[in-house]
Amino acid sequence: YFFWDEVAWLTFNWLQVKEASYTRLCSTKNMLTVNGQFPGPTIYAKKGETIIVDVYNRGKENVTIHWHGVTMPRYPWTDGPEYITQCPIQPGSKFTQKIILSTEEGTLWWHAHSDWTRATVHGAIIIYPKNGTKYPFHKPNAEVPIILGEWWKRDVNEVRDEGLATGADPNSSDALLINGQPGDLYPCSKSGTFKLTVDHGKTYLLRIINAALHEALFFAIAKHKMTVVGTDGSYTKPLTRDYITIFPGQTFDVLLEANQRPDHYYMAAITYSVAPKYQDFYDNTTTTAIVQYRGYYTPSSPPSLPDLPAYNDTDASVQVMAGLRSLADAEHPCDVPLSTNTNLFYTVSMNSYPCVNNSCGGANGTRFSSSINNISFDFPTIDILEAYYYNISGVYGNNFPSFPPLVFDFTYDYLPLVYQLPSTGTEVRVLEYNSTVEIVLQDTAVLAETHHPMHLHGYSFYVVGWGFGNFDENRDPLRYNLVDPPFQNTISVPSKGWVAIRFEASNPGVWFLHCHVERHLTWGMETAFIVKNGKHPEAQMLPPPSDMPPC
Ligand SMILES: *[C@@H]1O[C@H](CO)[C@@H](O)[C@H](O)[C@H]1NC(C)=O
Ligand SMILES: *[C@@H]1O[C@H](CO)[C@@H](O)[C@H](O)[C@H]1NC(C)=O
Ligand SMILES: *[C@@H]1O[C@H](CO)[C@@H](O)[C@H](O)[C@H]1NC(C)=O
Ligand SMILES: *[C@@H]1O[C@H](CO)[C@@H](O)[C@H](O)[C@H]1NC(C)=O
Ligand SMILES: *[C@@H]1O[C@H](CO)[C@@H](O)[C@H](O)[C@H]1NC(C)=O
Ligand SMILES: *[C@@H]1O[C@H](CO)[C@@H](O)[C@H](O)[C@H]1NC(C)=O
Ligand SMILES: *[C@@H]1O[C@H](CO)[C@@H](O)[C@H](O)[C@H]1NC(C)=O
Ligand SMILES: *[C@@H]1O[C@H](CO)[C@@H](O)[C@H](O)[C@H]1NC(C)=O
Ligand SMILES: *[C@@H]1O[C@H](CO)[C@@H](O)[C@H](O)[C@H]1NC(C)=O
Ligand SMILES: *[C@@H]1O[C@H](CO)[C@@H](O)[C@H](O)[C@H]1NC(C)=O
Ligand SMILES: [Cu+2]
Repeated sequence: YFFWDEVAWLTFNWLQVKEASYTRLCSTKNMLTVNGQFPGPTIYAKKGETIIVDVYNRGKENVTIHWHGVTMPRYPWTDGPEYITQCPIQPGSKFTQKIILSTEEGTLWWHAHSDWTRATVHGAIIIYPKNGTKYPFHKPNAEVPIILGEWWKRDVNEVRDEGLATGADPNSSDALLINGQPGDLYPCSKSGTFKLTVDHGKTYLLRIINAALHEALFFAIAKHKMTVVGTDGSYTKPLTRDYITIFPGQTFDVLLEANQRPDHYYMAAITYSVAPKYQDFYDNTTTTAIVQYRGYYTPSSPPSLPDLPAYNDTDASVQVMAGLRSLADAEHPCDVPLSTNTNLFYTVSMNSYPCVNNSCGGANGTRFSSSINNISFDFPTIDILEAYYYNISGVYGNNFPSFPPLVFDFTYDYLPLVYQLPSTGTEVRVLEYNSTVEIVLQDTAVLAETHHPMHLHGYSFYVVGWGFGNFDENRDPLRYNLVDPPFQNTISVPSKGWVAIRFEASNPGVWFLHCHVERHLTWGMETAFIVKNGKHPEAQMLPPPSDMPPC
């Protein structure tokens, strides 16, 4: 069970979702923001605390808010994914949400979880060690959130709607962002560029979040190395790198030592994209911010840019993943299940639906779709959690398959075209309380291979193995890391590869599993788990709050 050995009840004022006017790239638009800020306000907490947030919707569209990476022990009610654990907070309404922290420590984030509203509705959650405990590294001189995002000149809903109407890939963003700013390589963006002032000899903890809707990002700082010390709200063994790859949904805590000649240096991010066969859209721009040393000197102009891998360098994209290890020490034990009793094999695929006269905008005139185990998820109109709790039938089915319906050479380049058509459904998988679960997530080359950052709600999981090609159930488990695997909530299934994750299903509730590339989620690459209650009262879901938003 989960025990809260220190519960402090904090009230984090409120989050007010509303429209505000913002100017970037020489043009102005109205967009949804939170408390008038973009990115939204940072929530600060200590490990184990419970935070109460009053969420007001003062906008014109439905929204929900999700606490990304918070496991919410026994309390899925305010987890946030629309039509999975709640109905949307409708314009003019309020929902009081609890953020229940337990084992998380480090950097997480919050974001809207309804349509594409999270493009502008997001912010950081910073979780400090509790009183009497410390960071497992030297205390940094300062801490800085670095929130990476995407900017469209147009309203993001128009971009989404156009993509859905034509069946094509929606337009890629017009700019990438660091802390809400594109940086001075873009037109009209010089004055707003984010600047981090540093003192020579000091150490800075960068809390980096990839809040982009679609793009995986390479991130680096010119002439400086970064030491990864945590990811997804969990510490790691120090890992020093020239660049990191951060997939949508992930966070990295990195230490930056200001140990270079006093000058101005760019930090920069570009998209990692394998530019699959039928998708040549990606944001190919470079966002920058400036690390400026304090002191008297003439800065280089322009500052030097960091070396970043080529946009399509898949080997480079897995280098951080390959080196990540959890701390696995006495204070931060590793509880990876050494054996599992529930073994699931999920294929993640891009798909397409045929269109009359090949009239759609996707591959060969088709309409894009995507699936897990060949099921493209259809959202219900009542949330699954309430349907489960109140025994409302006809909302979802519990027949999500444990294995793909058809086993083939998943990563073969010339698969039959008939494999592209998925089936459609609202299917979930029921897990027994306390079952030990392994999921192998396998990318396929159906339609087009690409990476898929898969995010699980309600749990962090141990990433015990990964590789390229087809998963081999005899050979690959022998290479699993069962000693110090990283503990994450979002893991990228490599393009034409697989990843294996393990967790113990000790958190009852309804928990979403989905690709964090937003258009893939829109196209159906998601499903949910229902984790049953255990026998003991402390192994059971808590009752719902009285103000659940109605459908
Ligand atoms: C933790 O420490 C802070 C500052 O030292 C103090 O204000 C707070 O009351 C302490 N909290 C607990 C739960 O001891
Ligand atoms: C998408 O891009 C095309 C081509 O640049 C443009 O004509 C269209 O207006 C864009 N649509 C949206 C919604 O941004
Ligand atoms: C980026 O993509 C656009 C079209 O989407 C293209 O016109 C431009 O040349 C590309 N820029 C670079 C640097 O590749
Ligand atoms: C990356 O793209 C370049 C062209 O932009 C191409 O020449 C190269 O073969 C690609 N590399 C890989 C690994 O696909
Ligand atoms: C499909 O194409 C045929 C032949 O050009 C045409 O007769 C028919 O009306 C088209 N159907 C639709 C729905 O556009
Ligand atoms: C697209 O059409 C071409 C030519 O008809 C065909 O060779 C190719 O396999 C098709 N691809 C898909 C994804 O349908
Ligand atoms: C739902 O059904 C279960 C088992 O049939 C029962 O124990 C439970 O009380 C029912 N819940 C409600 C809210 O009706
Ligand atoms: C997926 O389901 C569709 C519809 O049932 C079926 O036609 C297709 O063969 C299936 N594809 C695979 C790869 O399982
Ligand atoms: C859950 O599983 C653990 C072993 O992983 C076991 O020690 C514990 O007793 C189980 N709890 C319940 C309530 O079944
Ligand atoms: C907003 O949510 C309500 C309740 O689920 C739903 O009836 C309505 O259609 C939604 N509005 C939009 C624009 O999706
Ligand atoms: Cu995806």
